[in-house]
Amino acid sequence: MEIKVVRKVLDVNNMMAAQNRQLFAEKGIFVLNLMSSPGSGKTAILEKTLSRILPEIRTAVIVGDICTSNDADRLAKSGAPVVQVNTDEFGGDCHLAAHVIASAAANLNLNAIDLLIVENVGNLVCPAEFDIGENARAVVLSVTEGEDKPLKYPLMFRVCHAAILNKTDLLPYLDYDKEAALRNIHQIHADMPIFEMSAKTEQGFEAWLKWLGKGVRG
Ligand SMILES: Nc1nc2c(ncn2[C@@H]2O[C@H](COP(=O)(O)OP(=O)(O)O)[C@@H](O)[C@H]2O)c(=O)[nH]1
Ligand SMILES: [Mg+2]
Repeated sequence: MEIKVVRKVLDVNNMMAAQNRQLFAEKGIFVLNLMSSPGSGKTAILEKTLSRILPEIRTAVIVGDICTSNDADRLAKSGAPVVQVNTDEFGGDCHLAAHVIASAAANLNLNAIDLLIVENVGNLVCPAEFDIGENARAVVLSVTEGEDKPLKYPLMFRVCHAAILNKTDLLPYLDYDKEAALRNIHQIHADMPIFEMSAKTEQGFEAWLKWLGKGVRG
């Protein structure tokens, strides 16, 4: 019974996601779904990414959190249009669902953007299950989270097209086995590109921006 209900929720979501995908395609917008556990650096990465790609790549951001507009306030400083979604209003969901993205996107001028980045709710589990109509998914894992997380949360690493290993500036201060982390990601998803970078120092950003730019150009 419970499984049927869950399946129905996901079926409805998939239908809405297909509608989103069609709308974004018609508008020529590349949509990236950025996911991670709380605090791994999604907003910090986006702050630095926006400062580098604007105004050449016309970018908008939809940010999901359960509460607060902290991230939208941080990202709006870039000058990009930012829509904050608080899932509190949708029952405190731990992920962004496709219909939520549709409502948020209605607040954006879709004719004036090439790239829409969705910073999903901080969570390594639920967001992996909800298609939002994106073209690509990326997961951020930071070096303070432990090497084993790809093995513990495999679905997220399976469904993503790229991984970012963030906070590499902290490596000298940690007993972190970076090679094991990279190996664990590739054990779940062989060949997935992994960008080792630091949102603090911007080290390693070039490869990430190149991947993103390639997606936007199609
Ligand atoms: N040292 C270091 N700190 C970082 C880096 N990226 C993010 N942080 C810090 O990690 C904390 C959480 O970052 P935030 O962007 O809010 O993560 P989010 O919850 O995934 O959006 C903040 O205090 C950031 O300043 C990084 O590359 N290096
Ligand atoms: Mg954030």
